[in-house]
Amino acid sequence: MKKIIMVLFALVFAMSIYSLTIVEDKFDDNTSLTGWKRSSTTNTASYTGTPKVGDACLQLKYNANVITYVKLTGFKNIVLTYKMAKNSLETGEKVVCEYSTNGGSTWTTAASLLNTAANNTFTSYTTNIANCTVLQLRFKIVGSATDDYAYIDDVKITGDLQ
Ligand SMILES: [Ca+2]
Ligand SMILES: [Ca+2]
Repeated sequence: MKKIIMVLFALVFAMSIYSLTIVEDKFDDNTSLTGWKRSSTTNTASYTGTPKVGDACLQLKYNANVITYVKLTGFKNIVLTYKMAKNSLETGEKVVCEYSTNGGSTWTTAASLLNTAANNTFTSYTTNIANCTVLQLRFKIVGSATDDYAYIDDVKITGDLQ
């Protein structure tokens, strides 16, 4: 019995060191949005209303975006997870997560949340990212008015050591 418990502990330890959290932002303790390059200070904000997960989320308005850069040298099996919600979007308007692994030369759409989705309701997404040296990650709203809203929360990148 003791041996089995030892083996179980070893397994749990091995699994826990395999997938590492490289970066995570729940926006709860980041009210100044440190680490995010903002297209506009008036149309990007820490938001404590509805919806949010935990204490706060990131709110984007109108046509704003935020970008972060993450160094991924030495990692493989890179997985990006995040949540997106919207409010007051009309036909053709959307919330988009996109990324670049080549310094911004080309961008890949990871996910789009369309106007037809329910308002103020988070959808969870998972995106596999190819091995790269630096990941540029961008969240944007394609809206047409300052009362068009996107909400982002629980952004996390995990990976294994190469
Ligand atoms: Ca949060
Ligand atoms: Ca609207």
